[in-house]
Amino acid sequence: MDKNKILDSNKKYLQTHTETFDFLSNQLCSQGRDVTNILKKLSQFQVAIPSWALGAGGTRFGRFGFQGEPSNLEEKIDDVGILHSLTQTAGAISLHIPWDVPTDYDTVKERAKSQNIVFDAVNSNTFQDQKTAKESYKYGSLGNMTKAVREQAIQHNKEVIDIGNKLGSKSLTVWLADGASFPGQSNFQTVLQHTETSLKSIYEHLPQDWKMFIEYKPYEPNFYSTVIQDWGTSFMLANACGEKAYTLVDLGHHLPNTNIEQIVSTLMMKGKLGGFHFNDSKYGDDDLTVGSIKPYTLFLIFNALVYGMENNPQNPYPAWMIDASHNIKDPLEDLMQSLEAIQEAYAKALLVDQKGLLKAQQENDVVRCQEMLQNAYRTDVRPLLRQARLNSGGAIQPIATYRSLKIRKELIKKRGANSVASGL
Ligand code: PSV
Ligand code: MN
Ligand code: MN
Repeated sequence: MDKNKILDSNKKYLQTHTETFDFLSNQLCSQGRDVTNILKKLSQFQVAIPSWALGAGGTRFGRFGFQGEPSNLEEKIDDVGILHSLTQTAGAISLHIPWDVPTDYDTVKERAKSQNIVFDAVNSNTFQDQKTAKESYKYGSLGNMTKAVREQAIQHNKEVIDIGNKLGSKSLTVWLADGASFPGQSNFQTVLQHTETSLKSIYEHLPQDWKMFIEYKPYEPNFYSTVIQDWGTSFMLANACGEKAYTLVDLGHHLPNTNIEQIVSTLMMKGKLGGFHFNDSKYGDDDLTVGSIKPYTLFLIFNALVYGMENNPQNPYPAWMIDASHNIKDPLEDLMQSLEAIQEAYAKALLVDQKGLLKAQQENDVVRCQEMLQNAYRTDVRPLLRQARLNSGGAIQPIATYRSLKIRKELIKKRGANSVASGL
């Protein structure tokens, strides 16, 4: 994307922005906040975009295409490039194999590099049968009762690692659909044991500087049980594999009202929170825009993450990714809304006076504890986000700029109205 176009569009927002930013910045400085440091942290915070979020996902009832969707890996990278130019917070793409196997590695790497995009975790796919596959995953993959199926799934994960390695990725994310839809369908212990053995075999193939992230999910596509149903199971499997294996928390993969911030805290204390998938949901894994349903919960989760990043050196810096699908909105606009919500929750968590909170906790001043969190949450931090973007050459108003530059129209012109992105 042409940087000058962004700079140009910033002109009309600059004065209002400067006024609101100065006001907030003065207010925060008088409260003893280090605004420069907060801005630096916001600029450094980069969230990976999954390749499957760039097109229209659809549901089992139907799919309504979105015009100008990227139809190959290069175009997906370009879409992330657009997001990154505007927001300066989406500097990575997460690929799903086999949907995104590069045909020419050098071209793909060059395309990403020229847009300042790096390759985040690679995701394996053992929840769909591929046309050329010998074995079927209908009754599971890494935990399947048949050895040949498990071996095919293990081999696939190893190939995904090899593909990621050629691109410069440093991690593999495993999400399994394995489970049962009816009581009695499978033996809990047997399938879990198979899954552990299979994961250990994949782990053996990880390069020295790689990590393996293990997702958990309580239901769907199986509706009675899931083999890796919760964080405890994922944590146990990660421990069984070794120090390069971690639990990955996906916000949508919890039963209603689960205290996710507490899970985050426990995992970070144990040095096992490897990655994080952002989305929002009302019912469960709805993959809605981040922060659109439960923004206060998102803030509380970020509060736990910020605490962990500052106090748990035993935990590596987590890998951040948005994991969403889009049925009715322009995927790029939705992703910009998600990026904004993530940055907003992060900025608010950075405003929490951690020392003051500790003191209030020690004094058992419950009201003050709550006030401290809510004061941070109620601060309108958007001028900070705008300033952080401005400092890095991004857009003060990314969505408005995307619209005024008619980017979707340009994409439709280039790619056509009926292009289809492979994905969920
Ligand atoms: C399915 O629930 C899922 O959303 C998982 O969260 C994975 O991360 C993603 O699909 C891609 O496999
Ligand atoms: Mn996920
Ligand atoms: Mn999911």
